[in-house]
Amino acid sequence: MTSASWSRRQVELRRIALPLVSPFRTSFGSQTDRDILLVRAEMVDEKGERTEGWGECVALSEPSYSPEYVDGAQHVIVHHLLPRLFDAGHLDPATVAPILAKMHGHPMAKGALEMAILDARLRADDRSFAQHLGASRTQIPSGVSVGIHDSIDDLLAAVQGYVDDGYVRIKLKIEPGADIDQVAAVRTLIGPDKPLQVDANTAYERTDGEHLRRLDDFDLLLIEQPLAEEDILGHARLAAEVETPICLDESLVSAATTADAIDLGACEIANIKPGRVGGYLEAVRIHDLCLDRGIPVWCGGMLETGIGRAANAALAALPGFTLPGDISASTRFYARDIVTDPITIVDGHVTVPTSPGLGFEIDHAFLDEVTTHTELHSTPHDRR
Ligand code: SMG
Ligand code: MG
Repeated sequence: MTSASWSRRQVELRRIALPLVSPFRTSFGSQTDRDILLVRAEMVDEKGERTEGWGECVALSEPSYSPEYVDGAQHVIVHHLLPRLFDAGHLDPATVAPILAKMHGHPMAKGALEMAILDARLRADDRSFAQHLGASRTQIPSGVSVGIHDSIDDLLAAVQGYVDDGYVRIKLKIEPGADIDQVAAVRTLIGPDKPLQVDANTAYERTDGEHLRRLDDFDLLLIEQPLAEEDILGHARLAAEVETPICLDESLVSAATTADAIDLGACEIANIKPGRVGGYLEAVRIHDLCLDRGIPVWCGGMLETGIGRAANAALAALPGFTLPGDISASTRFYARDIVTDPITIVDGHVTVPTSPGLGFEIDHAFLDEVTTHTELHSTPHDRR
């Protein structure tokens, strides 16, 4: 990758509103639509060459999955992160995180900026995300995340629909009161061989070990984030109590926390989500350390549009991603995507984009239609 001190740096922040095709309920609440923050970075180098890149911020509307939320992410970007990126002498994708490191937290906001700058850099260099991150496959298996339903019949109908769509792995959202019976019914429906896992989004307590051990009867791939995100010790104890492997999601906020959680026996499998850890470059570092320590990883999802979905598909093509990720077709959540070539699944697999950068084209007409707010920020003067 060439390095460049982009002399002119301009960032457009755009908010879009997209309805979900059906409500998505987790242990922390139900969502019916998304309010998404997109970042478009436009960079001009010393020779006057212009390039642009896109990033997607995965923060939800409320601080429910993690402390970040979309209005807060936009605020911290405008007031604390962009000024530092505009002031930095040298800017390339690898310097974004170090430049922003003195600002604590806000990985989703930082990750969206790094993603846009990485996309711009790679488009200028005619290289794909997959190439840059180190992808070793051209296709990846596609899993689907299924929300909590009011009745087991509704849940079974939804699961059957996804099985018919070809998804190779089913993940069920669970919470106390909607777990054992639901998992039993779904296991009976899909048969013993279909990969199945559950995600509690922190809904259980340390004292629930005996209850969660009942899930051992259903040959699950993993139990994702049963306890609070801070409770690494609790997860380690649970991992010793329950046979089904414990997978961490919310708890893993960096490569360092992941290494510690593995050392403590709290993380038998890792869900890697770039937004949660500050971007794709840190996500690759987590992949590398898990590969080194023999911890299987898979790529999580945050109901991304085609922008984030394309990037996740590239990441999930790295060699350590040995389990199917939450990288479903765009139509799993959205009737129409904002890119012209949305992620689709064929025979249960997603094709990894290979065009330069993130490898998609924006559907500008539709993007404008769903845009609720746009604002432009730029370097006050050309940097020379
Ligand atoms: O993008 O397929 C997707 C969603 C996958 O279940 C999913 N994500 O905890 O893993 C998780 C959740 C976080 C978002 S829930 C609103
Ligand atoms: Mg999760």
